[in-house]
Amino acid sequence: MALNRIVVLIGGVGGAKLGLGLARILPAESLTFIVNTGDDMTYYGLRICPDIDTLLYTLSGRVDPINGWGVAGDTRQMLETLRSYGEMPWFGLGDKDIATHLLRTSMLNQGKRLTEVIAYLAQGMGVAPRVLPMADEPVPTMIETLEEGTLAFQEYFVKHRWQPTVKMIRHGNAEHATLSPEVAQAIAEADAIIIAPSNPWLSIAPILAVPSMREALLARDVPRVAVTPIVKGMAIKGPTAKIMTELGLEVTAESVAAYYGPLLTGFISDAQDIFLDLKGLRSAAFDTMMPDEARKIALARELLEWLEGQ
Ligand code: FO1
Repeated sequence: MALNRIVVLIGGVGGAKLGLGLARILPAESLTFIVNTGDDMTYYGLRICPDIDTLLYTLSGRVDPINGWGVAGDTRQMLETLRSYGEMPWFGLGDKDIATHLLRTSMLNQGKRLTEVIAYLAQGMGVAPRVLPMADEPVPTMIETLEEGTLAFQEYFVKHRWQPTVKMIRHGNAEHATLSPEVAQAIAEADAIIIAPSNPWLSIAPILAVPSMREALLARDVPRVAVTPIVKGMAIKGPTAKIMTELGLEVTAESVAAYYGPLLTGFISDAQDIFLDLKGLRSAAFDTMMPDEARKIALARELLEWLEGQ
């Protein structure tokens, strides 16, 4: 099957790796990313969209290669100045990164939709594939924890270094969010839908919490495929495995596939995982580790060739 339009649901650093691989081999007009904004927050008055920025910085070659987020070679003079005033900032904003937040905040304050703002930022950074926020309205992820009560996402993730035990995850304001025309159109026209190897509970669930999102995806009779973020009972990076345990789930690729349920027609597991029971899903096993650009491109190519054969 010819794949002229691919939609990718995507979150943070892990997802952006596959995003880069896909962007390297697909024509830009064939590729649309629908990005998690549940991690977004307002900090010192600045609107921060970490997952969108991670993708934009990755696709434009600006990303800090060590952290996987933020801008390479950035400085922290603004934070140091705040500290000199007696403030205790806990979120690591680099000076170049702040330019993105300033521009975004001022455009939002002028009444632009987040979708329009991100399109402008993407153009400014030379990012050609479409990068769409999951919704224009804020849908903040709230984490109910055993030790610290309810935490906003970045408080949980950065301030508390994802150490508190997760009891439940909520998507604030989700009932007031809407499917943007751009997201609705991208899904309606997609020849295949890929769920990136992002954290299903923290990065993909907020996207699926946008009203009508799930229905719009389910309405499409095209391959809908997730790439596993779990390999041999472990997450490549971040708290996925820890959260799965805390939510009472087995840390396996099968649990991830089961979580997505009827949303999926197919599942890509890692070649190191054998004898998976993927309950009738079309599946393939590839090397899903993406330590360098060559592996990002290789996985994207294997995935697309497999999808074309569906
Ligand atoms: N992650 C951290 O672990 N510590 C930070 O101080 C931090 C700052 C930060 C600033 C801008 C940005 O776009 C991302 C940043 N991140 C930081 C990463 C971010 O918390 C995570 O990538 C996601 O929200 C999880 O997907």
